[in-house]
Parts: sequence; structure tokens; C-alpha cells
Amino acid sequence: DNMSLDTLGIVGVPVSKGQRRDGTEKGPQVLRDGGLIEKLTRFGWNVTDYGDVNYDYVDDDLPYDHVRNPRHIASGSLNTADQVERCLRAEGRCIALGGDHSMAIGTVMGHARVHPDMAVLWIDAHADINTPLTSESGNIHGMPLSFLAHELDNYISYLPGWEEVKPCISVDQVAWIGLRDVDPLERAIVEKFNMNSFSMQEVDQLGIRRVLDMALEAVDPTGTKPIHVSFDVDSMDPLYTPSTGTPVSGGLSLRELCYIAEIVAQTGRLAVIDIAEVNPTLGDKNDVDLTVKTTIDVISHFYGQRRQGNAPEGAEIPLSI
Ligand code: 5AB
Ligand code: MN
Ligand code: MN
Ligand code: MN
Repeated sequence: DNMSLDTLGIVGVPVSKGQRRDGTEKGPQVLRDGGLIEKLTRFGWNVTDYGDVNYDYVDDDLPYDHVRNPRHIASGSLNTADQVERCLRAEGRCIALGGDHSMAIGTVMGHARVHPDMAVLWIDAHADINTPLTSESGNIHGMPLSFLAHELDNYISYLPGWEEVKPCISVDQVAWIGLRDVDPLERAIVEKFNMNSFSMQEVDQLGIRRVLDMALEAVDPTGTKPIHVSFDVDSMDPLYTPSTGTPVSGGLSLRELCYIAEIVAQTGRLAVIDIAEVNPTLGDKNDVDLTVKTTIDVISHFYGQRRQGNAPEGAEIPLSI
């Protein structure tokens, strides 16, 4: 088929109503304008841009209980799932440019239709596993994993428009890296299901190398599974990615992200990556430029850029005459 080794698709997921601030809907465009596709092309990828997914405006999308914009997020998530599935079947790899982190409801659903056995690395300051009943904020970007995991199905209350949003992975398929702001009932869920959580405490104690080894061993013990990275830019310290809606200090460094990215790239099994929570309307111009630059840099390391340098294929070193 057409899953040649070097094809890659880009899907924009311009969602912002999974949280309260406008701006994340501009994430896909600022990442494109920042030169992402040109940079990936330089690393040898044949990139196809699938454009942006439609998140329909829904009239009278009143909060249900306190969950905000439920119908809009459900219909957009189904569109995202369709587009990610299409991209993955055609290109073999997909970069989903968000968008707030509710984007992952759709990207993981779409990925699961192609590779139900995927391993998920959730790189985030937050656990994003509130249920509609545990969430204090009512913001769906803090809930995606609760809708995705089979084991949480009994804990999910009715939401209007969500009939077709069905769980598609197991809690055992997920490992978090970078946690440092986990709500009390989210932690209760982590413990009840004995989930794979590597907080900043483990990063400090063990170092990023062992944390990544242990995370991959937990979700992909055979080293054979397609990998889904859900990268929330707030996993990084706000020194590097300030333009995001829920920054938390004490985060991962650019070096730690580059390390994760280079090791994941070397597996050759990165199938889908979400880029979540870039908000170009937060902070001043320097903040936005830095956030976009850092994010594009991290993405390039997931797709072949190495800090040791990359020699061109068949490079000839000029001889002196
Ligand atoms: B993000 C919080 N746990 O549920 C909630 O940025 C924050 O996608 C969620 O990780 C942060 O509202 C969601 C307090
Ligand atoms: Mn987060
Ligand atoms: Mn998140
Ligand atoms: Mn770099």
C-alpha cells in the first residue's frame, strides 16, 4: 500500500471550548506559520497537510450539570477521529496540531480504529482523567482520559451528544510523564486502577532515562506497539512554553523533552502525536514566539532531528584540491 516509510500527515484540530480561554483554536495555524512542515521536510519526510478538522458551532450548547460545551466537543471529537483515522490509513503517521487537550478524545478514538493495541505516553503537568462527576472546573480538557478508558465507563455520567463517543483503550495502555498538578480524585483514580504515573518526583528521583524506560516497559513491554504521544506543552516548564492556559512551574526541561523525543523517534513506532494547549493569545510576542519555537523544536526531535547532528544521506565531505 501507500504506507511508504517516509510519509507523514498533519491534521489541525482547532478546538478551544474544552476550556475557558479563546486562543488554542489558533494553535494549528501558528505552528504551520512557524515553519513546522518545512522543517519536517528537511528531515526527509514527505508531508501531506490534511487541513483543519471541523468543530461545528452548536446552538444552545448549554452546560450539562457543569460540563461546558458538551455537544460541540462531542461532534468535533467524532470529526477528529474520522480525520485521524483517514490520515493514519493513508500516511502511516499523523501529527495532530491542537487545540486544547480535549482534542485527544478524537485523536485516540481515531488511532484506536487503526491500532487498538497502541501504547499511549501522556506527557503533561496534569492527569486529564477527571470524570464529569469529579471535575471541579467543568472543562473537558481535564477529562479526555476518563472518556477513553474502558475501566472508567461506569463512572461517566450521561452527556448530551456523546452517544457515539465510546471508550477504546485500557488504563494499562497509558503512562503519564511530567505530572505535578493532579486533583485529589484524579489521584484516587490513578491509585484505584494502579495506573502508570511518572510525576516530576520520579523524574527528579530516577532521571528522565529511567522514567522513560519504565514508562515504555509498562505500556509496551514487547517493544512492538504503535505509539501515541499526547504532548501537552504545559508538561514543559513555563520557562520554555509560557503561552499556555494552565502553566505549572517546576516542569520538564527542553533537554528532557528532547531526550524523550529522540528515544521515541528511534523506536520507529511513533504513529500519532498530539500537540496540545499552545495558546498564541496568551503572553507577549516573545512568549508566543518562544512557545512556538520550542514546540516545533520538540516535534522535530520526535521526527528524526538528533542533538548529535544528522549527516545527509550519502554525504560527501569536500576534499581539498
Ligand atoms: B490540561 C484541572 N485538573 O480538571 C481540571 O491542560 C486542570 O489539558 C486540567 O492538562 C488541565 O480543570 C487540562 C484543574
Ligand atoms: Mn496540562
Ligand atoms: Mn493536558
Ligand atoms: Mn533542537
